[in-house]
Amino acid sequence: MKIKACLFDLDGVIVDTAKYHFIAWKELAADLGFEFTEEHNERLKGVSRMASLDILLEIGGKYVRQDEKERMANSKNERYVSLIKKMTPDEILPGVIRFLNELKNAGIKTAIGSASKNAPLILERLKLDSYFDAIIDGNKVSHAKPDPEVFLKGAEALGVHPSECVVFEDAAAGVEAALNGNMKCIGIGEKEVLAKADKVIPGFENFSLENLRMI
Ligand code: B16
Ligand code: MG
Repeated sequence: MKIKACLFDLDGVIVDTAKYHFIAWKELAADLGFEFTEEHNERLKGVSRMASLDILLEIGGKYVRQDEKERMANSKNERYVSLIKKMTPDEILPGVIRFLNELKNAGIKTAIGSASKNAPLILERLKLDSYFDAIIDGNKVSHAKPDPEVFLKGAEALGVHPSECVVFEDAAAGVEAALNGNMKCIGIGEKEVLAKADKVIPGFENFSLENLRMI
């Protein structure tokens, strides 16, 4: 395979924002009178904001009207944004910058493919906005992962064929989205969770372009 582009999920791949989502969702659950645990939070990784709220309400056994749901999602997002506004480039996961530079030097294009509507703010806080040739986020797609839309739009923006792309993803639905788009996928995390990925690695610390070419 000739690799022309790498597409990166954001949360859980470039940076760990799950901890901030957790704080904000936990507060909402507390307001509603139930406990939201880290284990519950695992179920929200890679899932859109409104779908995450539905899962949280199901966990708490709460049934609420649509307008109430929108108010809740907005209030969670305000709390979340107040936390991510304080992020700094130190929070970029180990090895990411080195790997991105390696790709750039090799002429391989890069894009972000994230479900998050806050991706532009996160990338700005991390001073990473200029690192990527394209950014496709939750504001630009209408079908959530495992639909391949976010990655197909990324490939299109980069002017490359899906079969020339490798996706990096930490969520099972994101791995499926990549495969549904006829792309290779490297899972970031645990093999048991990301079983469908072509390869699973713990992170970028010991991963280089040479390793990538071997998949
Ligand atoms: P927002 P990713 C996803 O980002 C997160 O993993 C997920 O937990 C979150 O609910 C979703 O973005 C939406 O985020 O509320 O900021 O729009 O992993 O696809 O980069
Ligand atoms: Mg993710």
